Amino acid sequence: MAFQKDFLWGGAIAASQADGAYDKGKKGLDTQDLRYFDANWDKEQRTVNRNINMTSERFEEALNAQENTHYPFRWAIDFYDNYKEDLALFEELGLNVFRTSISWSRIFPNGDDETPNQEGIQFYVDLFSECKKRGMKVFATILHYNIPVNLVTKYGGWKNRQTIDFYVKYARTLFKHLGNLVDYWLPFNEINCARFNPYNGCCLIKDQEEDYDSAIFQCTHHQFLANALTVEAAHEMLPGSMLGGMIARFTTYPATPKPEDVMQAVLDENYKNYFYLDVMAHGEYPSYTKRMFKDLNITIKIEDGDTEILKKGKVDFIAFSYYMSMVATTDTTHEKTSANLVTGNKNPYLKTSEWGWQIDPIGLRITLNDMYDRYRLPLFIAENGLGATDIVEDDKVHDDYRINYLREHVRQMDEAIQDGVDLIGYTMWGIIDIVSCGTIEMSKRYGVIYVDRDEEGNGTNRRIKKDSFTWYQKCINSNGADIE
Ligand code: BGP
Repeated sequence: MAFQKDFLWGGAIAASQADGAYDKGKKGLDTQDLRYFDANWDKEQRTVNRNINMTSERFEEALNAQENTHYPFRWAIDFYDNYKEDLALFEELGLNVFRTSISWSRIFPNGDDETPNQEGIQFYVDLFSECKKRGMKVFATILHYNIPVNLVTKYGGWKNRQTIDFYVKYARTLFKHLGNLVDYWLPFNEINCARFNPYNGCCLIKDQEEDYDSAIFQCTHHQFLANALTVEAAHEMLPGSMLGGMIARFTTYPATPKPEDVMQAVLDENYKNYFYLDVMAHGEYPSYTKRMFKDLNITIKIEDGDTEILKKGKVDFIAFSYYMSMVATTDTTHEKTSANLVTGNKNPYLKTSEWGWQIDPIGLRITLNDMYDRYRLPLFIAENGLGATDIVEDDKVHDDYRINYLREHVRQMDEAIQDGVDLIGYTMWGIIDIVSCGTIEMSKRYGVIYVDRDEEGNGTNRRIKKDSFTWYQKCINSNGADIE
């Protein structure tokens, strides 16, 4: 196998989907703590709920909620209290890098606080020191969707340029206190999420916006500025630090060789994917922006000095999540299927997961070659994995479907490295079962470690190794050679 000897084999989670303890350690309320879920919903209601996500009414209800059962991100899998036990399992697995996100409201409970919450800082010093002690590098996401609620209610969130200043102060505080413990930084998880799930991506609530689409891209512009200023601050405070730009990768093929379909695929690739990386890696808005904003009927305010800020803050590596691929067509009657963050066109050549996501390992090789050719920056697969309903039998989980999925993706990573792609790492998503982000379901499991907790938070919360635990352990210990 072609994996270099110091290839980074890891696992990823996110604070709101794992930590729980939403009001412990002086943590402030964050935007993910407000997302409502009802375990009695059927499959369709769960998808509808994913697409609605947040309304003003739900937001108010959640702020005044007297119970937490319907707010799974408030309890998740209690990683906050169990991290030592979980990191011991990750060490046994052989992980040499661990990706998680930092909760902004654990550091600044209201987001605009004068001084940081020492208890919050100490939690991450302890967590990341434990990672180091157990031989794992730290890949820290600075923002994975959950911003302090106070920044939304008092300032309007990312619509307000002041939020850029609050964010950069937060990032600088992390660099000051955690700079010696973190190896890879990611200012924003899936920055293109703002377009496809605006509440998660930039805390926008549709029923509060006159021009929703322009508001989305205005928030994205402010996030681009925050990203660039954060990269610049890190390079100044932590010389040699590595900061990445990340998207949810929607690899898109034309449905047919019809030129209109091929052109649609080019537009989807640019508008949904490359637009975001072009700004973060090239430090400027790409040449097709004017046409894109016209096509999408977008108007945003760019202020004096903004282009200089973008130029000075280019990222050091490219990160992306890869779960499935998409199909582009001008035929509006084309059959649909579900996907990460969105609903897309069905590819007749691909099988799908239980959640309708189209499984395409070869698409990963295609994506890696495309992106390396375009940016010539090191690539990091920050998320990949299979969401499935796992069954426990005699304290075992026989998840061969997950092993098959992972094996085929590892095989294509090897192919891409042989193609000359500089791929530095891979963090399997949801290395331990956590609450799903899109549908808020605990039953949508990604891990190689099962967590005994149901969709209302009942269960022992015990951790159980699945068959995939042994498979991934062998894969890592053999540096990708033993994957059968
Ligand atoms: C990505 C998010 C993750 C994660 C993943 C899987 O978009 O960055 O937070 O959750 O998707 O999606 P889901 O949990 O909806 O299955």
